[in-house]
Amino acid sequence: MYSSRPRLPTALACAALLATGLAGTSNAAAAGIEVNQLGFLPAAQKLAVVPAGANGRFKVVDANSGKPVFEGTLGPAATWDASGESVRIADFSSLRTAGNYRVTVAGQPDSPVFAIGADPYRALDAGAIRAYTLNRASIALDARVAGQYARPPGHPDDKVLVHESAASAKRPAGTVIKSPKGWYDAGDYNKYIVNSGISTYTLLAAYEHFPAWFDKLAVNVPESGNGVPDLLNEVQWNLDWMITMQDPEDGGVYHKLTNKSFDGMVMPDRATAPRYVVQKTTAAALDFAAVMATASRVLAPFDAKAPGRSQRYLAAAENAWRWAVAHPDALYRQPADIQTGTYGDEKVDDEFSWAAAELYIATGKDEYRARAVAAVPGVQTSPGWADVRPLGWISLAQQRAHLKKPEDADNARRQILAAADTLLARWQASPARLSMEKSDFVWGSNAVALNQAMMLVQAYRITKKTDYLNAAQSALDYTLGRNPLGISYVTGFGNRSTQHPHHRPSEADGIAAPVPGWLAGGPNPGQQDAKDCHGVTYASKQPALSYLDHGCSYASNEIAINWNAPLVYVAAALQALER
Ligand SMILES: [Ca+2]
Ligand SMILES: [Ca+2]
Repeated sequence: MYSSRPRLPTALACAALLATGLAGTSNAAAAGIEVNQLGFLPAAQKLAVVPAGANGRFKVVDANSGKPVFEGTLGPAATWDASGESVRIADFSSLRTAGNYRVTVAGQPDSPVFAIGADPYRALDAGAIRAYTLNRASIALDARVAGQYARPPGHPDDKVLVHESAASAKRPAGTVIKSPKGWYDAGDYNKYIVNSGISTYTLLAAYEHFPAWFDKLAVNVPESGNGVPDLLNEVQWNLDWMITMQDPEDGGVYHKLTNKSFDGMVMPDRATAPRYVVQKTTAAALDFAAVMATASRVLAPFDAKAPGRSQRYLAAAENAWRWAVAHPDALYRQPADIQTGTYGDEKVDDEFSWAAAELYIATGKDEYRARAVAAVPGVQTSPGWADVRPLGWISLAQQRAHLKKPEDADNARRQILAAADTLLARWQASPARLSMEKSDFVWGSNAVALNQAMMLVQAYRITKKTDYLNAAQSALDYTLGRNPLGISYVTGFGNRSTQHPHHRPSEADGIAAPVPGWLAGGPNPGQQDAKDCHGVTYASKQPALSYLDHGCSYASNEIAINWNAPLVYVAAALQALER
């Protein structure tokens, strides 16, 4: 998510948070030896990042006995420009014995404990999916599913008003429609088609690429046990909402379903402001088309549970495409009376490309192929909600056997490899062994890391070249603790993790621990929230240190469905692909 405005109702909410003691603490750079706090599969590349000091040797010791099981020499010291810190790499990849360990260097505090074992990311992957379950609109979450996070239903969205910006002849302003279900987008309670697009696609792609992993992954969602994999049950909840956002009269798709302004920091059932569907846009129509075409393909094996679903989704996708072709410049313009997230996107050529790719796969039609395979200058290293072209490449590369012209997959594969080779070169040159450049530390930087990892995984799946997988592993390591703050950015996972995400239920539920399984947005030197975070300050302006574990920090510590999706994908990929 990138939001041009705070997701707080008012700046006063921060002051209120501070007053009620829910505030977090200002975090200084406290890390010593940095390591993935969840650990590694036995065959994985295993790296720690060590502050450069006098000693050039490191050990890995058994966490219980303290007995050394591995010794090695640290790599050369170099300053990482994203943190300003001089670091050295400890490589203990050849340690493959299952167990719990610490990395030690004489004169420095030991690393946190981590594991080597067969399933380091199983619980993480299930938890990252369950975070969506816990963010569902229009449903009561009982203790069987949600444990201590059980809550009454919020936002039935069965009486949603058509905003005047979305009015049409058959649906004038004030028309009441039903648009229930879906996921709350982020720390707020609104629902946005554009951000649902990349999020839902990424989860569908995860299933399409790693079905054996997800067929066995028990997530515990309300529908568990119904014969459909839990991940797909969760995705279905959002698809059920998305399909209602299409105007059946013309195929156009509303940009968002929203309050006029952000809710207070309250639980979902206490947020009862009127809801509106707002403006049909080109981006919404195309993201919707892409997701529905993908869903028609990925869910087809399960259509016995929902007869006719794939045909309905594909028809909806083609209707949305036709609307977009007829309205190629319907960019989002926030109405004067609406203050919530915009997901404004001024360039929709990439949305045309992605939707065309998915529709070409589904239909083989020349109209779609022409836009799906059109040449693109330059290299795009990873996708984002406003830059979705790589999602089409991923699908085309995956679906080679089903394309009318299989060579179109080869073209997509070349684009993926160009992106991955750029990332690989950065990873190899990085003192912190991370494909992130200094300029990648933007709003939602943790998802940039994981979307880059998703592209690296595609390259590994195409070439089986191990370094691509190693670079993806490094990105996951980074988000799980191998970073200059020594923090796992996933709530509930790791021995030192994000505690105070900008997330209404986490702040309003009266439970000390945050709702688990969410990836925090992460370091963001823009620090756009500094003006709203009264009494707490960022400890540093360095890109990789610009993080505030505080409920007030919408610019570094919000959570979002599009950020969790590559976490679900990459955790699964490493479990499914690691030799
Ligand atoms: Ca775009
Ligand atoms: Ca809480």
